[in-house]
Amino acid sequence: MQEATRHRAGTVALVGRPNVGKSTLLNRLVGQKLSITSPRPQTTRHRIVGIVSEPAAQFVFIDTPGLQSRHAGRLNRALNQSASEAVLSADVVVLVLEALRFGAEDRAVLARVPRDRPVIVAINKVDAIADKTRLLPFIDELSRIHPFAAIIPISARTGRQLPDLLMAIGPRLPAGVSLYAEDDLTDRSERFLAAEFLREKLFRLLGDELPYATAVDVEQFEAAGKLRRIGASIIVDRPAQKAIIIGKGGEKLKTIATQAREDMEKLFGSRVYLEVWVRVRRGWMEDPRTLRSLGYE
Ligand SMILES: Nc1nc2c(ncn2[C@@H]2O[C@H](COP(=O)(O)OP(=O)(O)OP(=O)(O)O)[C@@H](O)[C@H]2O)c(=O)[nH]1
Ligand SMILES: [Mg+2]
Repeated sequence: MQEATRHRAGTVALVGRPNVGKSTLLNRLVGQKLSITSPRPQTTRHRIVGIVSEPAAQFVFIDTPGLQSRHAGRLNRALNQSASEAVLSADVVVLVLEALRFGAEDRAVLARVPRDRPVIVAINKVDAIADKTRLLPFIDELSRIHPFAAIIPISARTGRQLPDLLMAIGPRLPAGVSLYAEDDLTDRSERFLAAEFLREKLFRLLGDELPYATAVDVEQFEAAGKLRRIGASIIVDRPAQKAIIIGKGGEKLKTIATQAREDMEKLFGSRVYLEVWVRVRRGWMEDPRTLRSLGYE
């Protein structure tokens, strides 16, 4: 049994401008791919929890969408709202930056954090900085911008200094028993994760604009022992987009579905039969019913 007086447990919001590596960090901390990542900004659209349970503390990390600007109005608003809510409810905030960069967008994210909340800076992607001595003046500069609780250079990609990040967060969590079971990794269902893994492939395998016009709806999900039967549709805005996703002779869609299936099999530890359709739903990004049914509102 956990002793409530010594054990700590709380929520930690990962915030930062798009593409700084919040989702990569969540996955690395949990040791599982839960949150989708891509080289394109504004990949994450849903709040997703990743849980790290240690003997002395349970960390409930909340990955958030970076501040959105690329989607049509209503979807943008919904995504930004979900990021703000995560920050408001978190015990500790981790502001993720990209090494040696602190600009207007980063400043805007920091400005949305409530004054009373401890903020720890994770300077990410230090693996990409050849001359590490350049980090010292950067840390110095940051420490003058805000009374941060700690500033820690990390690499979400290599895992460098992540134990130090946990050590900085732990003492700032409230005392109490765990919020989730010790072996829980996330608050999301396999069904949700299946949709996300498929969406990740759209972000990784399609051109610059198209991913932002797509969404994924899992219409069928049946689990029977070591087998999952999943039927999903990729939703697009226009017929021309559907044609691009299907590709010549269906090749593109086949690659997308195969890669998504492989990720699902890895996480679920089961075989997956995945069937994918592409459906045109004009104006889906502005349609309240569609946004609700996809979990954006
Ligand atoms: N070199 C390097 N690249 C990284 C590191 N962490 C993340 N990246 C890369 O940065 C890109 C964005 O990573 P994500 O984790 O998707 O970033 P994000 O902050 O979640 O982005 P949004 O969801 O769009 O807000 C991907 O190409 C990652 O591989 C790191 O420590 N080092
Ligand atoms: Mg992300």
